[in-house]
Amino acid sequence: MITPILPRFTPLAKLCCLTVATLGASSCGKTEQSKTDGLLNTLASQGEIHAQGRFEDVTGQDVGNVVFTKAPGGNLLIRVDVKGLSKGWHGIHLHQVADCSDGANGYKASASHVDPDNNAHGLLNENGSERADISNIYAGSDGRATAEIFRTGVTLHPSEEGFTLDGAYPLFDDDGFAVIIHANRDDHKTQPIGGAGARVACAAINAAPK
Ligand SMILES: [Cu+2]
Repeated sequence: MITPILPRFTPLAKLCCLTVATLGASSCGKTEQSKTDGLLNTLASQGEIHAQGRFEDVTGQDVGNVVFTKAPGGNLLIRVDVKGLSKGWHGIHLHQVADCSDGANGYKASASHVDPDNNAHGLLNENGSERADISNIYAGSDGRATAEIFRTGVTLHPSEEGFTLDGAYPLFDDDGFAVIIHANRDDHKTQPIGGAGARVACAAINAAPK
């Protein structure tokens, strides 16, 4: 008896290309988008979305999402999915004000980094770090970056962790906060922003029900 040789699996990339060949290029993007929506739905059903926002680029176009999950001990897991970036590493930080209204003017309204300790900027700086500081994200040649980033010492609402400067800093003050993506890589040392350059995308995070 002859056993037919069948492929054991089809790589995702190949599936995507097949979709492109039969249904047009936009279908591939749709597939990726629906995967993202699926993850968000799963996180929501598990009660893991404690705050969220949408990224917009400097023209005001929607380019992705960010969701926050509180972790034990006054820490946050930050999940990012953003498109439209230049290929390469990008600095990403927590800024003080939930205002992304002035993208054409460099998102100055989002103010500076969250830094209640008045520390130097940079995860690798001996005099750091600001509570704003998180790991860089990397965008591939398709301009998309997806990441999970764990940030210690920050939480969402003031009442939930009994804030002290030695404890978790609550990001939801009266004016919320923003997540800013920069044009270039953060070297985690240079002042004031690690050489990360212009602000190219912004997500305003306003207080949500607990
Ligand atoms: Cu920044």
